[in-house]
Amino acid sequence: MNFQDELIKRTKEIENVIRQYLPEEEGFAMTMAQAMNYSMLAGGKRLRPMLLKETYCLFGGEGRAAEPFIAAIEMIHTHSLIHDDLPAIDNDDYRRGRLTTHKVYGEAMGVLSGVSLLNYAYEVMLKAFDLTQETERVISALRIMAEKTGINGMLGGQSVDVENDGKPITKEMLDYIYKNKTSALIEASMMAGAVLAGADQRQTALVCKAAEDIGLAFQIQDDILDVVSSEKELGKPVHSDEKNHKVTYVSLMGIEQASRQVNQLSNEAIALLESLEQKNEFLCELIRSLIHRRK
Ligand code: GRG
Repeated sequence: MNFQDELIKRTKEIENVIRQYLPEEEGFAMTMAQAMNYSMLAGGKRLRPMLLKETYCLFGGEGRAAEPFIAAIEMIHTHSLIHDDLPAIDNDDYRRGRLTTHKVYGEAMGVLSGVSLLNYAYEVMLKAFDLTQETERVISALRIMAEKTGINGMLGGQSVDVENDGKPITKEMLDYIYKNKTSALIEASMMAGAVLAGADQRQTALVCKAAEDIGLAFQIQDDILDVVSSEKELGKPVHSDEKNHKVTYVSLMGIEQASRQVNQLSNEAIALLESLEQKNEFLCELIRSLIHRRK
């Protein structure tokens, strides 16, 4: 089977896992459950759960212990997108090719369903204790998720981004923003997959570094696509960085140099993973495919 076919097959498997953990649309809070599911089922690439699962497989993970984490990482990611699109942040109308959550359900429900997805992710991850005897691994994965998504990770990066919107910032600050708002969640995905499968500290630290590079490359490619792609292809508005006078890798060094950085960071990540005794060729191919992603 070639990589594209395999990617489609594995994405479907991830979709099936995610669906099992979504909230029921019933009772008085039904509208919020519908808003949560609306964004969860809008069809993103499912990159973070895929990275979690593939890293779990890399270290020989078996059984269902990773499943709640696969669903939860996509819930945390989707929460960040719902809130990123709100009028108080980016005020965007389209995401994943559809109207944004607040456009369909209203701003208050956008705030509520976003935070509810973040909270629900933890309810879901706790279910892993029912699926494995390896409770210490679950605790380590939970710690990683909490740390990488909070002030010392995704939210820290996002806060510095918001605070400096439209201001001229240094490359050092830009790197802090990218490594936190984007890399941290990718680090959480891969590190959680690693520890759930029983990876040791050295292996987990190596995975963290590879994930940081993948996240940085992913965000730089996001900057490039904002310039060279279309709303139709991306499913979200383009040219928003220029409109918001945002400093990006493209505005700092131009598209060609930014593309070279994507290439270099991705190859560094692959080299790190290939230095491990354990192998997952599909994972390396997935990282390679992100270099030239069009959405
Ligand atoms: C709590 C008010 C409040 C806001 C939180 C944390 C946060 C907002 C936003 C995170 C920052 C963010 C949206 C970073 C961008 C990362 C990025 C490139 C996302 C797009 O990911 P894709 O391309 O999307 O994987 P799909 O739709 O494919 O899942």
